[in-house]
Amino acid sequence: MSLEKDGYAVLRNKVSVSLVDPVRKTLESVIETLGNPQLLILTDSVWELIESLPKPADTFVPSGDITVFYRSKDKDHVGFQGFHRDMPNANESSFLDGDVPGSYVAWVPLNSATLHGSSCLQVYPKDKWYYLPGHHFDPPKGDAPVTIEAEPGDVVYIGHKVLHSGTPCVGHPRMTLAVVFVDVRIPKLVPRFCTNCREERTLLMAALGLYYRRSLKWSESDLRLFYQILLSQEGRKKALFDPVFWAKSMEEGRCLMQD
Ligand SMILES: O=C(O)CCC(=O)C(=O)O
Ligand SMILES: [Fe+2]
Repeated sequence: MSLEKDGYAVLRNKVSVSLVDPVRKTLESVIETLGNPQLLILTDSVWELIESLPKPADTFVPSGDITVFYRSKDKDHVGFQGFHRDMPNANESSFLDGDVPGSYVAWVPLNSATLHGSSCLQVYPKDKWYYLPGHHFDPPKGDAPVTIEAEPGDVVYIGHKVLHSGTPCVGHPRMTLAVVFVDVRIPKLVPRFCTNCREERTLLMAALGLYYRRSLKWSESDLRLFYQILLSQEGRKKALFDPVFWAKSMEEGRCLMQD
């Protein structure tokens, strides 16, 4: 199996579990206190993990397109399943020299990802649906995808034209970090938030507020509170280190608004 031939690659034991474990633990507490997995990206442990990821090739850098998946039996916190391709704007001009993808997602399991347990990943290799147009479609029944089960320490790379899907969770919740890597030689893919800088992370959070509003159906007052916390200096500083702070501030803010 190779990135070039199959469009995806499964790299086993490529990341130190000592970097994955703290991220998983933090995610568990973020879910318990806030219910919003994306807030995980405020914490330093995630950025250390991202920095330690192997690159799909030398010209690639991690972008700010980062998704935290937390899928349990009764709730999928990210909200998309079904076969799709990443990068909605992926098209011919996102490719270098014809076939070579301009972006890959690094799919990084934070706990064990299995088909008959927490759920895992399925892909169609490059010789299947790679060149068919469209971003979201189900291949004909009977054409089975490749199932990829993975453990913490593994990294799966998926090219942006590779059709893939997460499977439903039938066991304990599945936690995954998905980081898009982009090729710096394609100007339109240059990452906006490829950064370790705290100020820029705050900006990223601000942008994410809009995402929460849409995907997690936050009310307008929740969104307003979110930005109030983010705009206060104290809030900003604390939030970058302490996701639990968000839960408390949001709760206090809600009480104040009800008074
Ligand atoms: O983890 C999943 O369920 C889906 C992953 C995915 O679609 C992605 O990382 O792009
Ligand atoms: Fe995807």
